[in-house]
Amino acid sequence: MPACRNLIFILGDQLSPAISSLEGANPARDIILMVEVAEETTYVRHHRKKLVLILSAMRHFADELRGLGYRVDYIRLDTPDNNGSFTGELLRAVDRHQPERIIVTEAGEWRVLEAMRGWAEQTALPVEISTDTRFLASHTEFRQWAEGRRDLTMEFFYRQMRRKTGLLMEGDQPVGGRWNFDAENRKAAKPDLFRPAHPRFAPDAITLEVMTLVDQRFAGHMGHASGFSWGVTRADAERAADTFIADFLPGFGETQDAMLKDDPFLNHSLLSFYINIGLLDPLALCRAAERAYFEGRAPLNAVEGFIRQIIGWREYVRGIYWLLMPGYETRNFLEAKRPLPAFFWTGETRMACLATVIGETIENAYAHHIQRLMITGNFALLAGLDPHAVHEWYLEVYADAFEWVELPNVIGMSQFADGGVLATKPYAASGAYIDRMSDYCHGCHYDVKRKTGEGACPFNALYWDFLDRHQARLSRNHRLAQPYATWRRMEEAQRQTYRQSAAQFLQKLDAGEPV
Ligand code: FAD
Ligand code: DLZ
Ligand code: SF4
Repeated sequence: MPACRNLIFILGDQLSPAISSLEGANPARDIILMVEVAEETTYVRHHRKKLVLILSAMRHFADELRGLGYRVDYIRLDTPDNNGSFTGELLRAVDRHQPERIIVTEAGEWRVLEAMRGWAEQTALPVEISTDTRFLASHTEFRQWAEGRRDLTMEFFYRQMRRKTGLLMEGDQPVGGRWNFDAENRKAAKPDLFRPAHPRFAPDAITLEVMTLVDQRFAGHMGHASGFSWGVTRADAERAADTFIADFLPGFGETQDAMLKDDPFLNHSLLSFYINIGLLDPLALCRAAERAYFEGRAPLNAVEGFIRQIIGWREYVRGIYWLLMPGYETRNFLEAKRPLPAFFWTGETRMACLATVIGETIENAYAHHIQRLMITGNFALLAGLDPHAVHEWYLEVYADAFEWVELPNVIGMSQFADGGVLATKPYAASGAYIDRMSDYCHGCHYDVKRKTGEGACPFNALYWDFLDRHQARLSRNHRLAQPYATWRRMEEAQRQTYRQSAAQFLQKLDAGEPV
């Protein structure tokens, strides 16, 4: 075997032949290292379907690279002497291949980049850590954008990304005369028997082997490997993207905020996990969506909404993560301390909305945005659950969860634990919102119309109690002026009834009684 010049280390969420660490790689002289390690599979107890996705996609990507002529040194979880960590496996590979240099693309997560920064000293070799060019904005570009701004509103960052990419632009102006068509995207949905089915992919021999491994080795983790039907190759992911653009993008905007109990996916793309692990290129996907608009295959509100999620929100949360790490993960502006109730792991609760969303999460390792924000997230916020525990739960249970994207969405957007860096107000809502946007309340044990007392929807009293508890911190927020004015106009006896109802519910929750 010819000597190894560069050892190119590719991580499990860098599965793209266009990854920056492969730029200029020489298949004849360089060796690619990929490792399945216990540290990554268990630093939180990832959902079993998430583990199947990542490990199977890694194995398929190794084959894709071999097909391109690369030499791949692939360490499996069950490879004898697997040391269990990125650093340990890198050191063993250096011993095996005696490279002149190590090349790696910067890690998505802060803790892994910290480890990478120690590799030059630990291996006594030059280590080149290259920028992750899958993102539009580098850490430096985001930092420059954020510097000196009083508020870091996503909308302004998004406009910069629209200008940078030229997506949906006519010269310097947005197509359609507006940057944002969200006002048209807040409709409730009705069950639609004619909505096409999202694509499913039958597991091949590699995936079946991983499914068996995961069920054996990670039996204590949420969910099951059985029923796994996501794609695991670039070709699968591209098929899923094409199907989304043809069948679901046209209705994406309209149903973006809707929730239906018999339709866990609606018109959502189900592409986040492919994008996050490198099987889809986010910019190419946005260009395909833009083409659908220009060719009259999808309306502007849908296409703009979809593109904004990717070049706006996705890029923006990554920027916030790197701006505020380390330390962002322990923010707790509202001093919330309550542990997660057991039903977050089982879905066994009388609250139909939570039972549905958590049940679907256990089944699929997926929930769509509004379910994450306005059902589980909203409940955690109102009930005062510890934001760090909430963060760990989200990181574990969703197939697309990597800390750089999950943490700002949980700590910032959903739990307001950063005090308003990311969200202009807490996403807190009573049962009326859930009833308006979903069909969950129909048939629930609780009555969404009842405000307090036995049988009343718990979200109602919890909502007012939340605002009351946090008056000192939140009442000056102008976006909460209206609810605080309503609260102040109430009779004191009514306010007291809300407080008591919330306290009774939280007591039951703390005692582990059925709620
Ligand atoms: P679609 O609804 O089809 O949206 C299209 C794409 O836009 C997504 O694939 C995703 O790439 C991007 N996107 C949309 N919203 C966001 C957002 N707020 N932040 C970043 N990207 C976004 N997304 C993750 O990728 N990983 C996470 O761990 C994650 N955790 C979340 C936790 C909470 C509390 C909340 C409120 C949101 C979280 N999101 C996360 C964002 C969003 O919910 C998911 O990206 C989306 O549900 C994925 O499903 P989809 O591909 O069908 O998305
Ligand atoms: C999430 C994950 C899991 C579960 N397992 C592995 C693994 O065994 N090997 C690997 O290279 N990557 C894995 N990953 C993805 C990493 O956690 C991710 O690359 C880091 O968090 C950096 O973002
Ligand atoms: Fe959820 Fe309340 Fe509706 Fe039941 S009534 S589904 S608890 S919002």
